Amino acid sequence: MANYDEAQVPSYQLPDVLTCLDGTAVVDAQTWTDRRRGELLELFSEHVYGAVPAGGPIVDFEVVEEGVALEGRALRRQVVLRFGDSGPQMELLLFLPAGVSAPVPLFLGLNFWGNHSVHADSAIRLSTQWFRGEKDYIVDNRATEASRGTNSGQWDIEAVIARGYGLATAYYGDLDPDYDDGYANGIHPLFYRPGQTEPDENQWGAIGAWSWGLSRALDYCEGDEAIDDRRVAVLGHSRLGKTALWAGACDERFALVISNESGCGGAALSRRCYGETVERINRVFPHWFCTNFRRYSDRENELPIDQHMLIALAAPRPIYVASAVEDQWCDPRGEFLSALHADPVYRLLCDDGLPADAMPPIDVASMGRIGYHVRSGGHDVTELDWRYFLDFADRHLGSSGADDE
Ligand code: GTR
Repeated sequence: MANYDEAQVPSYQLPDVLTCLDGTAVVDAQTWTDRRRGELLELFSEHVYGAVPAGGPIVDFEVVEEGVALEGRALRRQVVLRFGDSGPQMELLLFLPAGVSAPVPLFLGLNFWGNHSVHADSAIRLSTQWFRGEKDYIVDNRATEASRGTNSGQWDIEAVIARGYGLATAYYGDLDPDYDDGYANGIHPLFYRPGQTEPDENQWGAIGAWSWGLSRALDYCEGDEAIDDRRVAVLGHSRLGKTALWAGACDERFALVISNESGCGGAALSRRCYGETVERINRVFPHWFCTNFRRYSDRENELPIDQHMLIALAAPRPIYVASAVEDQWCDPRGEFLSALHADPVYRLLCDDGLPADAMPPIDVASMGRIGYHVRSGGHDVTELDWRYFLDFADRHLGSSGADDE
């Protein structure tokens, strides 16, 4: 039974984000950058998400379709990313504001239901990949025409375009289908040593593979002249919010990071054991994290990290954490506390962080270099979430040039 009672949250002590493994206090930016950041990245890699193996396929990009979208307000572009000669492919869908000559800042995030689900635009290629669950528009785990636009409520593309940003998205199942298949069907086998049949205990699970895909999408962006690759924000919801946080931690080219209701293994502190726990997530989704993470099921206090350190790995880049009141499974308070406990790193590096010491009122954003809001309602991405993401991006990425950080 999940705990939803604040009084039942165990007492815990968080590992200190500003103390190195050998006890050295991090009192200057250089010690953070040269030592502590690398230690933390290594700990998350070894114990939580798993390391990306060396090597990997050559990635080839091909623009396969372009056209006018949103009644002329945007340009649509579809790009296939091929992983090696015979590996899986990832399809990237882009919407870019029309009539803009300067490179635009961009939001990049994976989607749950295929590119064709984010907008009803019939020119979007219908995914032929495997999908979770049965719905009237998913038959035998495949999307049907009726899937078009079914997830558009979570993608406020109109607002993104109206405010001068581009949006890029890809289906997460292109990288690794979201079920426990021993990693047979995604990109993991492309990285195996001769004779290897599954990732080692400290090698990546699905979240690692999804994050890797976000970095490959960013590689594509670097070559697309319509996009300002120094102003790409990575974002994600729920399991894809965990993924966005890990992608932002691993790849410092992402200029801004947004987590929407990422919960356990995302923004929420594991040691609070509130809502979803490490034990539950490892049991129900054994393929998301590395095998080593299972050692910490019911032993959160033994984790060498906690999730505030994942937030800190974005520093000094702006990071936004969004929760929802009715989404107690994701532990809104635990997500807020992670952002708060990452604040000392931001203060050290850029003298700006989260301008709050208590959770802000419902539906009100608190924005510094770290941003946070808890929205009314449940597990979802809504217009209000997007409004705050756009406000936060305006503040840090601007429409006229890169942050002067
Ligand atoms: C839940 C899972 C959460 C969250 C969510 C989602 O079943 O327990 O960690 O990731 O799925 O991705 O929608």
